[in-house]
Amino acid sequence: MPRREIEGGWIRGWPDRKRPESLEANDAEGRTIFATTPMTELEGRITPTDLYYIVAQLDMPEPIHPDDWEMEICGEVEKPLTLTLEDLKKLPSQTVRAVTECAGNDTMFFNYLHKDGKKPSLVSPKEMDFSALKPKDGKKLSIEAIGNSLPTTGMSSAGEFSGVPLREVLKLAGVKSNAVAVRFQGFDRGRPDPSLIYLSSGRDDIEVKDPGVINYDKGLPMEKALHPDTLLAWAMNGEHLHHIHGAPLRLVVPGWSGNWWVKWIEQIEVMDHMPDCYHQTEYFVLGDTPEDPNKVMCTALGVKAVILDPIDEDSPLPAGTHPVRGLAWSGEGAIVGVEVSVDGGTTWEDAHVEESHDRWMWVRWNYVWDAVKPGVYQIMARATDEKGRQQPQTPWNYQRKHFDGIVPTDIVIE
Ligand SMILES: Nc1nc2c(c(=O)[nH]1)N[C@H]1C(S)=C(S)[C@@H](COP(=O)(O)O)O[C@H]1N2
Ligand SMILES: [Mo]
Repeated sequence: MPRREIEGGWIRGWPDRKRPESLEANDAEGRTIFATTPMTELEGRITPTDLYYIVAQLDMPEPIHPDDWEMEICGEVEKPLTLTLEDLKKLPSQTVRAVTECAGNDTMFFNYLHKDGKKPSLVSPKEMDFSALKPKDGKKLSIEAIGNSLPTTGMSSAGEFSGVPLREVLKLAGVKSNAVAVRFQGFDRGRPDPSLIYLSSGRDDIEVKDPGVINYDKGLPMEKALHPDTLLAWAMNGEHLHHIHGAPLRLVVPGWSGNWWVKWIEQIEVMDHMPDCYHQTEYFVLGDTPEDPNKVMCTALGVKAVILDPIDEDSPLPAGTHPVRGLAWSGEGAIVGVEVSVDGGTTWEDAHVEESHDRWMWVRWNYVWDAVKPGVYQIMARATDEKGRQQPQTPWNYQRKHFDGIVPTDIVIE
């Protein structure tokens, strides 16, 4: 169990545990453009900001000084507005703790559960190899090669976000009665790389629309836009947002996958129809096949429990009692129960679930596993939310988004 040892890091001059590190990808100037969260090495509920996962779909934008930043509210409103950060700070503020999870987190577990892929590790590799994304000599993209070289886990984190409820800003502008969606536009720009869709679908024979150079944008349906916990946030985990997480202002859409949490907002447009945003109608969609006429946009996450202790890599364990611990969250509100099976899903028992007052936050749970008999075990956990939804909710879909399946942890007891 090497990961439980104090490995001799130093914190402010004192010998301490080694601090967990995130796996990062950097640009030519050494600036981080992607990172994963070392989920299995963390305790508590808040992901430290420097260990939060980072995803950007387009080119990272240059930072804007908060004093030079303005946001436009336009479209189907009585009174179009231009607001500064100071204006926003005069409105009734709100703080929400919530899980951010990328729609593509844990994607390769879909293949594993369908028995056509190897089991992904919850521990990110130490290094990333992007060469699998650009196969040479006319070779086809190999999903297996990608799964072996790029992290497909660790793209969920949780934090505390402070800002103003979006509905306060909409109230100020006066939303017209024909409004159906609110479109958020980031000031990051770029040309979407079709290989991301080839990657998520495991196919490169799909026709992918080329929108050219675009700003990142999403059109949030009115009902979610008016939810009191949907925030325009300027702070995260006790300090102003970092540039990488969308400073000066980002959207927080509790329960909905990360792609809705638009960073670097420069414009809010109230619309009388659903907009045709690339990352809404082409990319973050659920469907059986690319040709599926009934594709729907990704919205609320399913319901999900993950076992973070022990993990496969801890096997074998000595006979005795062992804590089984993890996190559980849902896209539609509070977790009401987590069950654990230590016999591969034949029998289930209730785990202890911590009491929580934050419905959008993951909960911690634990269970005492009385592992007296040597043997091979499959430990499983499944969560239920306040809507009565039990894991798993999201079926196989061609881009393998929103994975919330039950993944067994394989442990040998000696
Ligand atoms: N403007 C903008 N916002 C964005 C994105 C982006 O590319 N541009 N990526 C989205 C995706 S796919 C995810 S998963 C989250 C990641 O947020 P984080 O990097 O702060 O963890 O931001 C979302 N917001
Ligand atoms: Mo994402």
